[in-house]
Amino acid sequence: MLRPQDTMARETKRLDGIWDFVVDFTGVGRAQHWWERSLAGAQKIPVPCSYNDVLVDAAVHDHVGDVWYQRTVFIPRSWTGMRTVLRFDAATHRATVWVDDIEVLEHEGGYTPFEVDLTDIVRPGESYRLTVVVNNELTWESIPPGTIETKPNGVRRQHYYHDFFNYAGLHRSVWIYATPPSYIADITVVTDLEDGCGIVRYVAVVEARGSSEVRVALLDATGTVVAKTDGVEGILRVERPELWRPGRGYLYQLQIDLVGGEGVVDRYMLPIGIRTVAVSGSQFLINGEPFYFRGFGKHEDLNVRGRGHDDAAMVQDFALFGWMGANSFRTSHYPYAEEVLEHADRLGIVVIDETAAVGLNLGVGGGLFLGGPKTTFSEETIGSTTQRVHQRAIEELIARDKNHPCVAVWSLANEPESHTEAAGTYFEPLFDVARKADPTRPVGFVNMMFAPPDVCKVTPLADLVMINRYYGWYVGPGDLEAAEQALEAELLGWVSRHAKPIIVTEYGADAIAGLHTLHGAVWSEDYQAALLATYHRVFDRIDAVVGEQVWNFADFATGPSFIRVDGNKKGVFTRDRHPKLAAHELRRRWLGLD
Ligand code: BDP
Repeated sequence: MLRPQDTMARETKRLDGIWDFVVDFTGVGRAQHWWERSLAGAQKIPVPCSYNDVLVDAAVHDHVGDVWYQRTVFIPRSWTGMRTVLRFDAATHRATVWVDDIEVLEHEGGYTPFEVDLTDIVRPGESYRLTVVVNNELTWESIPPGTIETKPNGVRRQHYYHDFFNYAGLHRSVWIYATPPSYIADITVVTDLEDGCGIVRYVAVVEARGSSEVRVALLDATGTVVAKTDGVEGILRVERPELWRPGRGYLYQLQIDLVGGEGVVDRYMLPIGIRTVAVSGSQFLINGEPFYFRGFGKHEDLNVRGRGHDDAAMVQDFALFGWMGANSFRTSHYPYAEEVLEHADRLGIVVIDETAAVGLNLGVGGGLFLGGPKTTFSEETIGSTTQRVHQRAIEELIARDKNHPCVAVWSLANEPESHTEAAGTYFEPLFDVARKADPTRPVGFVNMMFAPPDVCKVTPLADLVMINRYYGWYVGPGDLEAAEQALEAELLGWVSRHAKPIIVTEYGADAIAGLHTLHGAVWSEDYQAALLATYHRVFDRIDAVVGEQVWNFADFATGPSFIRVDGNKKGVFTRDRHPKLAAHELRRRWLGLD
């Protein structure tokens, strides 16, 4: 799905800002057709933003169910004769949308965009009431899953099997945009290298009325045309290309023009990077050269905004990556805002792009402490309906992110149950779905400690091994000597059982900022730094380890739990981005300052 953009033939308007907002505490809004009039008793809410923290109201913070957003939208008179589209970059976790009294759009899944052509519904020069109901419920039929408990007093509480707060709302921009009636609907680009020559294969999907043709030009960063061709699909060759490399995100612009009798009808400018990614034996190759992932698992998590996208915070996070010498991150545990991938493209930061399939594992935290069912994969829990939703989530992620050079790996899930036959049966078709949608990038999932190398039923389906390990924290807290031995033994097990590259996608320890103790006790900054150093000694002894991504970049909000103190403190930065000791130590390692 193409991102809205302004070109000589297109125009965008973001509908961000202050909207009207009502929490539907009693769940009556749909039955009472709240979209048919101005929302009664509305408060004001910012978009994009999670609604949970901004209104300073515990009932809003913990609400389970529907919330309603509304605003007026003007369709510019100048859009006469154009095609008008309404687009949401994300609504967490599902939404239904009305324009005046007409339902125009519905979407399941909290982190991918959805849009609708409004041309037959709206008239340029007029204004309309735009109403959105957003629902945050997690069930066995959602990705991620969850359960809802109704208390004797009627209050509903959401439980889930993942370790981050269930922020909700309109987390990303809302747009209306105009394209010509004949327009470029989609573009897919795959790049390759042949004897030093850059190969850009493209396919454009065009919705054209009447006869038209497609003209394609590739522009370098100075705007100079370096290759040209015609047709909805084709190949461009670039002699001596400037490659997209880790740390140097050189971008070309693929200019696709739809040309009719009257000249250029539509134009789309797609930033692309010429690069290859591949797995070969136990190496991960970018442009044919071994690549080592240094970086983090992150979250979209900020004070006040929750999971709402914020350009300033994003640019600072990437600047901190530069300061640390980090070259990669994983979009743990859901697809991030497209702005984030665009910035990673520019800076040459390598991304493991993950779906929102987290917590498909009733043996962990939630399952242990919540009671309830214990069988992860069954028709009563995570079954065929969940699998269909998961499949759609994979397809939507790849449709959105397929053209980003920064994306090097698809991650289908974080820490699902993977030691059972049922897990293999659940995941096998999903790997096929991902490979069909994108045959060019390695596909994997993130394994957790219940499924060691000789037991895991899903790793054989994957192109690489990605594991999260917590020796010295959840296993043997305080004993780094045992941690070092156990980690090394397990990694060598992965090496001997699976001839694949290994990325350790999570390792770390909680640390309270400012806590230092004489002997480096657990929860101190000293222990966090020492644990990371222990892991690094092991990684450096094993060639098949091709990546280290610390958990986590920054402290983040979680649901209530007796193992969390004001959230998860495994950040090497605090939530407001002050460095802990570990950040300085990692920086020394990653920049080679020792
Ligand atoms: C891992 C999860 C991650 C958690 C982390 C932790 O993948 O989401 O936040 O553990 O416990 O199992 O800190």
